[in-house]
Amino acid sequence: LTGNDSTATGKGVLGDTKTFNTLLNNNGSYLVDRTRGDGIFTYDAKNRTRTPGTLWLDSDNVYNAAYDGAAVDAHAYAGQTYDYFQNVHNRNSYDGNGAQLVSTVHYGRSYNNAFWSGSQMVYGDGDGSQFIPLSGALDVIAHELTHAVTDTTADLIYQNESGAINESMSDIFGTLVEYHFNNNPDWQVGEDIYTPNVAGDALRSMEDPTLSGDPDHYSKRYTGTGDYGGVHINSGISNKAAYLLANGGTHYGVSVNAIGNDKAGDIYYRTLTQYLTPNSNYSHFRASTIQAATDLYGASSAEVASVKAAFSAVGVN
Ligand code: ASN
Ligand code: ZN
Ligand code: CA
Ligand code: CA
Repeated sequence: LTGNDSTATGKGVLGDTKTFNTLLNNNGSYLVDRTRGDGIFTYDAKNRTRTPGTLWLDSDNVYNAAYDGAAVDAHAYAGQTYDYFQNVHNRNSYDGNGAQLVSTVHYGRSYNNAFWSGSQMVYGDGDGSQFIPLSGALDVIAHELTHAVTDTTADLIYQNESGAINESMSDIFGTLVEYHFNNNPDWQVGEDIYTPNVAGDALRSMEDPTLSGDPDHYSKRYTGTGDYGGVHINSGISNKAAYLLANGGTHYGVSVNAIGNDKAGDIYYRTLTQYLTPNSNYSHFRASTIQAATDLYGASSAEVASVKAAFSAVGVN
């Protein structure tokens, strides 16, 4: 693909106008961003289920059509997530080596999900009642891309406790990216694309996982076989701990002093990339996070004390 690097404007899923990087040649404008790593490429599945589909091509470099919104957000938010990992954690793309970021939008018909396929991100349009196009949420895009970071680092097995930690890491960095760019941030996940006719809800709450029926304490963990052994359920245990670590609070009588998002992010990033392993369980997660905080702040630091309290508050010892 040859052409000239350019910038374009367009409207996202929620109708917000934004600027993003494109590549122009005689054919028109491609959703190709060559300014980050080995590039960011956004494709159209055209409501079928083949990936990656067709590289997105626009006639005039103005992406204001309703059909463009899912692609605009997938492209722009992949760039923001790239920037978070590069600028905050000095990580060049998910593999640390500039790997191309490929996204496909308009996957299937009324498809109510988004996923990391093992090599790219994929976003459905939703059915319009449970979901609108899922790339419209920065926390969702950062969640999916964090799965790629996890797969190239700790490689947490996607079932049972290691799978719940894998899921929670995606929710944690999804939320930290949303805060980093001040994109209507909160400690909920997917609120921007979930149930457009219901205000104030979300796919998951990290502040109170029980709002979506998920446990907020290890003693309440799910031990069945559904959802790969509850990976999106038991993530609530660690999500609540992360919320407490960043924001502070008292939970089941255990008080945690806030350390803020930035320190929490540095601790979890070091935990994920240096200490967790494919079979890590919640107990190992606690020990690993304490070790990461000790490396960064010292064994007798307030930060290590807060990590210990956060895990204790959710019953992980
Ligand atoms: N959206 C889901 C996730 O990222 C898809 C899945 O269950 N793998 O966890
Ligand atoms: Zn996930
Ligand atoms: Ca959110
Ligand atoms: Ca809603």
